[in-house]
Amino acid sequence: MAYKKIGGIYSALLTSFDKDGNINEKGIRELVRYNIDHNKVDGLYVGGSTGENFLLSPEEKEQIFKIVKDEAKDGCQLIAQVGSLNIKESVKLAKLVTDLGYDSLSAVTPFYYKFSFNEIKEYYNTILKDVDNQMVVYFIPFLTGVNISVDQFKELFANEKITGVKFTAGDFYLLERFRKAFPDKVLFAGFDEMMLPATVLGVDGAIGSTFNVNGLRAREIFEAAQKGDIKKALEVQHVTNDFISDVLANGLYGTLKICLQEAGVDAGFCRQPMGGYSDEMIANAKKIFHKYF
Ligand code: MN9
Repeated sequence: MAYKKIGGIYSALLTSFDKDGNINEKGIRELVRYNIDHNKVDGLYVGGSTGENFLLSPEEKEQIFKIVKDEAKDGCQLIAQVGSLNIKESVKLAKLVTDLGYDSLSAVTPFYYKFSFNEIKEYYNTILKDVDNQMVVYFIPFLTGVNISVDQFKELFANEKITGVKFTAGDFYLLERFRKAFPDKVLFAGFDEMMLPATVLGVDGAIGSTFNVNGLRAREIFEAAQKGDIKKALEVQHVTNDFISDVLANGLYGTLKICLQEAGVDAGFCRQPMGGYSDEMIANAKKIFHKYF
């Protein structure tokens, strides 16, 4: 089974909601366009943490996957995160996005309950059983509490449809061990603020929330580091991390959305339990945007 080669700079796509937390289709289309036309991303990671995916109903997830594909067409690679504690939903979404033409699936490791590794492995096998598509494991231990060792990744890769990992962790020893053990697997860096060291260790791409706003600098870091121009890459990473630390201090997804509104994109609001925007938060976000862009 040969699947499309994926990699490069991916925005973890935000979801635009209206003030009442309803999906804003026009806003989602504008987010897709801005990422393709302005940020020049290689791909979009749809339905991840950044998309507030775990706050959505299955029908809403389906709606977003359709809107994004309809807007992006073949303008960039598309990965759909279909992981959920409701495995029936994951199986159904995996089929849907494969039929829509998504280049890859991804699924977060099942969280909340303390699942055994065997249960986690069977979760991936079940999602993939009746679908002809590749899978990027979404590894994000700081939110899920799930760690996976190199030996366990090897067991997951016994399923040939599992072709890669989105590695959202700061454990560079594990990242290096992973790279050495699986040179042919697709490895995406998941922490934007640690993109330079991850690139030096040989990732094939990066998937980030902040790239929705800062995608051009992300590419500069990635390309400079790949060429071995570490001085240049570090310069850009420094500016990028000043931006990211300002964004994190003001509320991650909301600040990114307000920044995008300043750029003319209808990025809307977050959905509860994510908070609304205070006047102070809006003022800070606007300041952040004009400081860095
Ligand atoms: O997809 C993102 N993770 C989360 C990866 O949002 C949980 C990252 O892009 C971070 O948002 C970013 C800021 O810490 O690195």
